[in-house]
Amino acid sequence: MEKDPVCGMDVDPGRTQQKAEYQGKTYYFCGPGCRKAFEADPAKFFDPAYRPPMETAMKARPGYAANKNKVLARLRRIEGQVRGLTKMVEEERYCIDVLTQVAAAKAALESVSLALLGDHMQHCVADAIKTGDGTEKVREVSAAIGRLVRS
Ligand SMILES: [Cu+2]
Repeated sequence: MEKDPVCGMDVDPGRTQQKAEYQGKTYYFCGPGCRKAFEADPAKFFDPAYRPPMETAMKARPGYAANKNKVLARLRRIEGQVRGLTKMVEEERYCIDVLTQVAAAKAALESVSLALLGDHMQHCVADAIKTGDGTEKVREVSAAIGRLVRS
């Protein structure tokens, strides 16, 4: 058995196809996520301060990872809306017009929350259920939905 230098798991070199050379030695990995993390910056995993994560490097990616650019685009649009609000107040615009814009920015943020929740359920929660530790994840997401509904 070899140790995956990224997550610390025991790996059978005869069974894994995930391996990489580093400084003349071959290292084996539990999966492509750990191998890619290793190849991106091998030195980090030999730092005496390095501790393997509880989850593998692949699982540690957030559920929205595949939609990151879309989420960022929406957040930047909201930043623009909030800057617009600042300007409205500076210009002493009519109260109700400012409130209407506040409501629009709030709705846009809520829609980001819904998108994040959807990705989280599809990836993080679904994966946790598959690996048998869904209970805590479902409890966590229920609490997050509660906070969203009450905000
Ligand atoms: Cu998630």
